[in-house]
Amino acid sequence: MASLWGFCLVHFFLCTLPVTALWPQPRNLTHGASTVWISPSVQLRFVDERSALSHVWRPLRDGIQYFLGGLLPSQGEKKHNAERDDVVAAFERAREFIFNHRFVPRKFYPRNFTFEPGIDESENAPHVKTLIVTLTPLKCAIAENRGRASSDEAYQLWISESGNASITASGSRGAIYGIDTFAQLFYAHSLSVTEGYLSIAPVHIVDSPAFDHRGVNLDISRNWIAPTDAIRVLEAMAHCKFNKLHLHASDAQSWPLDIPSLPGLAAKGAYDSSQIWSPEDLRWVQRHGRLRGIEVYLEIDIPGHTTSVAASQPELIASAYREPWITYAAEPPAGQLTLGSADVMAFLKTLLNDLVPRNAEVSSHFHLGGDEVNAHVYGLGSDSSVTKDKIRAQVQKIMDQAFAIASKYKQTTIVWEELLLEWNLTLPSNTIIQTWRSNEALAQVLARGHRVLFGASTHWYLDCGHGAWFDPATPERPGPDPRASPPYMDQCAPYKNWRTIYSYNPLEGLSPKQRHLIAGGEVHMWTEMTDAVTLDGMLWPRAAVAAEILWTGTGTPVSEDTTRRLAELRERLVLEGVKAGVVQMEWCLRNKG
Ligand code: CP6
Repeated sequence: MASLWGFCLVHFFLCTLPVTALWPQPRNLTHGASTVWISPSVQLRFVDERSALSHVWRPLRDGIQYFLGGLLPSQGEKKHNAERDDVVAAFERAREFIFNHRFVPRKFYPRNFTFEPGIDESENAPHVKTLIVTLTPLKCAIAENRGRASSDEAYQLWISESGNASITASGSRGAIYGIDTFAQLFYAHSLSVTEGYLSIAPVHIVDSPAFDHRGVNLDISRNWIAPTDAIRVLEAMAHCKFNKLHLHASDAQSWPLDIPSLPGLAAKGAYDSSQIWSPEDLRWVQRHGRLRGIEVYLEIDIPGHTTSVAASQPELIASAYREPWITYAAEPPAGQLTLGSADVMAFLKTLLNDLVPRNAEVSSHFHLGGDEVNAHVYGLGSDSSVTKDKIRAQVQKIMDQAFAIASKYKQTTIVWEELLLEWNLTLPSNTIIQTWRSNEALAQVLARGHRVLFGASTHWYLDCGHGAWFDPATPERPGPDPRASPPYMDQCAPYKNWRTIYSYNPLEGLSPKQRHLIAGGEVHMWTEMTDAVTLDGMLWPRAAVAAEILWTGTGTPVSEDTTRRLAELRERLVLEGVKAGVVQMEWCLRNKG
């Protein structure tokens, strides 16, 4: 009982002591003030209470045991074995993460610094020697989390004063998050100076995300982003509990994705034969994500943003490369799928029947684009027989076929907001609308009863993509002053620092009743002005700030502690090989730790 009184309920933003450097903040954390070390030979015990009962502990590999389920073969056995493997992999990553980075020379440590993990002067000091991870049926799991959107991402974590450590979740995704939080608690930080121990035992964390869909949209078309770069993005994403990587896989400028049934697409549409994602590359990235609880899903942007198709099949693209491009496209080069064309319909059928089933292997979502469709391409304004209604009907036909193919593979489709708000298309009722132009768009979509993703360009665009195109010092650029309209042109500037990302409140002005239609949000990395060389610094740590809002909901004020936690996350990312941007100068580390 006495130790209960020692507990303090920590709302992090009220807390001045740097007790942890967790990112994102857990929803609920209580802790004491005892020290617990972690043993370098920490073991995993995995118990799946959802499988048939067994009392046999089996060694799986060195240092890992699990309860063998299945006196009777249970129905979900294959799935449960896969989940077990995911949890085991997460544990092995965590062990590496805790113990294998501290030998990297760091500017933060004195030159002669040596560190032996987990060795305390006192032999009797409590150590975590075993982490018990239990998957338990939903009905017994985590009462506090019931009713939340994502109970399979929820977890609880306990670390006692004597070094007992356990994680409970209803599935592997929650368990993976629990294990990552566990690793962050023990990570050696230069600011809070905990090296292989924590000083806040007993710890109890009850955690679950505010939003289901917590994504990064990564454009791999404007500048070449290689599969290895995407892998590095996934690594960093996993450390802040993102769960969706949206690959914007094609655009007007290049077609980097190999579609075996349409070999010309990438062969002629990619910038170079070395700048292609093969099906094996894609599978590698998808699998890497799955192991970390991240669904990698693809966007094929139609009917706009498709000029690169003209490299192999020019007859499919209307107004390809037409000038002045500013009349026909948001960016050069102009060109969109031809309307009313049987060839276009056949092309899309082949394309989607090739790609969507491969997407469906790891993801329930497929993105069909639909942004920035330009009516002038189709003759509006120059051909009096063309009306917006006629264009609309033809676009509807193209999209209807695409939706039908996606639904054949049980995919939930996502489209950009314009298909609903500008073109007023009839969309499948379960289609998720991705808003980007403003928060008003979010409210408008909600009013029309569709599920929605937020991520307004005013706050959550990490690119400054249009600067190069719209250089006013290029007088030969024809057309109207592009800085004047459309309005979003201004929103790239100035650079959005992490505080701007943090100041975004997507729920502002929405009623709680509208909340349930919000699937979540994405932060956007368009790559007109970013390539693999600068990608890490453009994404991190800013994207991590979006991850925290997506995990906790909104309304967390920025405090000095936020800066410190973000700086520590940045340090972890750097030691994982991610060249994340700087959060503060070293003076702050040395004087405020
Ligand atoms: N590419 C695609 C882009 C953008 C969009 N779609 C974009 C638009 C405005 C700004 C930044 C990016 N580069 N395919 C809009 C969804 Cl400010």
